[in-house]
Amino acid sequence: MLRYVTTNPGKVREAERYLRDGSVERLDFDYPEIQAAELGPIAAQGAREAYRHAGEPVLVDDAGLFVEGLDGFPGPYSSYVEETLGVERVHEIAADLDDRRAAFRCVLGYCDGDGFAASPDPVDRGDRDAAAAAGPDGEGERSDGDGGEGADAETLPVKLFEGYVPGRIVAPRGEAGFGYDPIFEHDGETFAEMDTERKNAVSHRGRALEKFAEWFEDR
Ligand code: ITT
Repeated sequence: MLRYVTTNPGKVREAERYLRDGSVERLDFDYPEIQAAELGPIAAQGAREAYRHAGEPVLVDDAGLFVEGLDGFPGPYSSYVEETLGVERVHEIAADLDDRRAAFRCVLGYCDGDGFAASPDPVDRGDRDAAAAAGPDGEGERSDGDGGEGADAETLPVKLFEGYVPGRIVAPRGEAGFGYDPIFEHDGETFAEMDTERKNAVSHRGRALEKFAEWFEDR
């Protein structure tokens, strides 16, 4: 059984559409998140922690809002900023900017204790420098060490799936979704004005889940 490990029910609602009925169950576990400038290493380390906790295959989902005019802030700190400043305040800050373009990014990290064959999707093998150098789009050097059998939780290989959607920050509109959805506009509509199906069709999470589901189908 695959566990979708998150404290956020909104993510599960979106993920359900991509994972076959009965093949996945949510695990409400708040894995410790490392501090890093990129989502990839955070998702990778989170997947290792979640796998160690669950003892069965896990998928973790690390996402963030990157505002161009704020040099990508709040990015990996999106959760903390939502809790402290709040979504409306982020819009107010962005309203003073010349450049209100933004992007949502999502990185899914899958860990089942096994190694993975070479593939286009990045694999984090516990080498943080390589993962950090890869950047948000997963390009760059990756360590190819074997973290398979006998590897400890620090070096378990984690397969990463990434998704991205461009948009801009606007005054809050809409009731659907969660988090920053009301202030993120894509193609004339905020994510909070879209139902789950429409959001999934264009969203960062939808793109990452699509890649994951295709790969997982063959596994
Ligand atoms: P878990 O870590 O337990 O999965 P979380 O909500 O803390 O739950 P993240 O750290 O990935 O998840 O989320 C970072 C922030 O970005 C958080 O404030 C979310 O509400 C927000 N967020 C993530 N995905 C989003 C989406 O699709 N739409 C709007 N906000 C989103």
